[in-house]
Amino acid sequence: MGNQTFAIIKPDAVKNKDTGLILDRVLKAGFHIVAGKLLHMSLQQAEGFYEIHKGKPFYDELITFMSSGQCMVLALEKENAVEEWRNTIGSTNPDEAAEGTIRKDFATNVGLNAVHGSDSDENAQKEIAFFFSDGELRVN
Ligand code: 3AN
Repeated sequence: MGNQTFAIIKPDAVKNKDTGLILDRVLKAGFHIVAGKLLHMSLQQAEGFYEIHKGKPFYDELITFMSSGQCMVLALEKENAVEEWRNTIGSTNPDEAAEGTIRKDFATNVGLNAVHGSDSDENAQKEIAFFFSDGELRVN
């Protein structure tokens, strides 16, 4: 059980000016923000990040959306971080997300779903390394 996960506040949430409210949820849920930055992904970066979904029916829509505007990428720390963050954000489809979860409160639909969360410790480390250099991850 790892203590780090990777999160994105996606372009829909940034455009809707929900970045501050979502960061508040992150902190109130007990996560330490190890590193974070606002960026605008290129189409190539979005393709690289979501390579695992290549070939799925929603892939083109996904990479177009993720490169459509600014997002905030975050490396988060908490005990059992991957599972804890996925519980905090709720189901992929906001219609199925539990009350009080970030997707329930901020997502538009299954594609424009406000936030990302890693699905395993292995992917969390890969995703953190995709966006952050070692220097950016030094805690002290
Ligand atoms: P999660 O982000 O909950 O781990 P994944 O990994 O299955 O969900 O999907 C990655 C992203 O692809 C989702 N966050 C969502 O933006 C998009 N996505 C997933 N399923 C669909 C779908 N059926 N239609 C449109 N977009 C989807």
